[in-house]
Amino acid sequence: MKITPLQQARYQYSPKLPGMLRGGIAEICVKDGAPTQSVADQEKIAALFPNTYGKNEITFQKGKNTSATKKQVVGVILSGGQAPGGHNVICGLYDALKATDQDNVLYGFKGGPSGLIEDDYVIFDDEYINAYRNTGGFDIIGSGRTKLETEEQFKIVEGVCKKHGITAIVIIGGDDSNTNAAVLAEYFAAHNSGVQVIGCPKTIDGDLKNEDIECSFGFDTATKTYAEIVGNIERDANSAKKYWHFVKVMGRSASHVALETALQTQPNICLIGEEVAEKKMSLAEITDYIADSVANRAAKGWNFGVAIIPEGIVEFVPEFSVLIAEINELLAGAKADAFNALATWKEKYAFIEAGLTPASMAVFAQLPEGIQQQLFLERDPHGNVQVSLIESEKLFSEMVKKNLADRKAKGEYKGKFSPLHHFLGYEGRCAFPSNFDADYCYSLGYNAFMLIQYGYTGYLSKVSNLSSPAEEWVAGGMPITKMMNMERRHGADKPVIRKALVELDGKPFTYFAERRATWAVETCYVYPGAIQYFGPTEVCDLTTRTLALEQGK
Ligand code: FBP
Repeated sequence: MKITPLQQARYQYSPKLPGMLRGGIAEICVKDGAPTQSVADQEKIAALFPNTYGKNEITFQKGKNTSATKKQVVGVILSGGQAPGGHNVICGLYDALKATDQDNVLYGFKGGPSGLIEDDYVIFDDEYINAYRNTGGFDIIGSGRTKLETEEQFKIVEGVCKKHGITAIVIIGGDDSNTNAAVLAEYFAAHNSGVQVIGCPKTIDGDLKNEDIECSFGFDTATKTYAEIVGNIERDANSAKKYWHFVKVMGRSASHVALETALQTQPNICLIGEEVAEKKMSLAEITDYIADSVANRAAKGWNFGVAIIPEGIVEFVPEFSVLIAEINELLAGAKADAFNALATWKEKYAFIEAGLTPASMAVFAQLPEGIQQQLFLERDPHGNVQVSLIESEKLFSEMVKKNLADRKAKGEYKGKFSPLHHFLGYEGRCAFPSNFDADYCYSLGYNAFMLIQYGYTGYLSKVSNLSSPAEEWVAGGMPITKMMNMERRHGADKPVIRKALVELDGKPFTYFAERRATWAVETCYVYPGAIQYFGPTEVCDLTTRTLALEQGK
């Protein structure tokens, strides 16, 4: 692999630890906090986690290290979608483990949770680790989306741990993976396996956060990368003055990425899925809202603009969700064969018209033909519509185009509308981590080892006070069960970490909502530029606007 000058320079970067973790392993001790309770459904969660429920929150502080001397053999996995900084979690974990005892061993299981089941691993050494310091990506060991959740899998993992003498597993993942980490920790505790489990909060989507976890890692770098690109697009739009750009950004279940990108760039439009659901907005209402901005700007002579669309938007539109459910039903089982046997789209359309309720048919009829066909052609192995593949940026731009044509016919609009489309997702997931993510991730990993060393299990590595300088960050651990509630998943009640959606009464959304009417008509673009790794701290150590607003900064 060719090493670029930037990568070479990033190898030399020393990630900043919270003050309490600085100064050497010998000087880190535990401050016990209060016992915890789950955020809801306490009795049910306590009953499901008899061995790991209700434990104390802890923080680390400076003082004599009192942890037991024991050889540690730790296994680590990366789980789910890539997020910048994952390599540094492993580097921090490795450094703390080796600083404690050179004989300690770190296994990296390859390809996500499946690596643990298939016993596919590498053993890290300095040379291996040094090639990945402060770099983006998950290619150090790869990742995967296999879920580690059944008793049968747990038994296999127990066997793998026994074989290698593994004393602890670190799971770096999102809300689902950390939910499973808690279940695995309980399984090991119940079976006296002597294996601890620690989680680390990862996802660019930003939806693993709560009163304990201020943000998941990767969100900072990914949103800065998207904001750089959106800012560049805005500047191009404002220079050429001839295109409307529809930019879809990742984030399937929550709109934090879209909101943060908008806070950094002040586009004309940014849809927030949670608001669409709360207000039960229809496709027509959303279209009208965007078309108003296009028309109002056109009246000022500005036939250009930028609209940000969150990836998961259509799933938040109530009438669209009903339509999807009806289509899934319409094509269930053998009915799909009858549909597929029809030769022309016209015949298929008639089949659809006969099968949908009038209300859903009215929604379907509004959609551009390309999207209509996509709903029927691209389905998952269970025959269900693949909502994530719907090109919502094109859906809305085409609906806006039709809406504007109607306005033009009535003499209400005289502008030109030339839309362009972009999808920003994979571009941000493996970027070189910002200084914030490099520091945060390294701290999460380092801290995860301290939790292992002090014997904790079923805990999430927690680093907080993140909008302050790293010196003032607070490191510790929180029982994962504290973040859990019962939710209905696949027809059964399950204990899960609650997914964090955009709060409509939260400060980031409120800030946006108070300004967006102006942004929709005026040109208030902000151009954040590329992430800076070297230079003044006010340029290089910026946190996200979301974090700053949430913490009153
Ligand atoms: P995680 O929740 O696993 O962190 O992944 C989030 C995400 O980046 C979403 O924003 C996106 O919808 C999805 O992954 C894409 O997944 P894939 O890499 O499987 O295409």
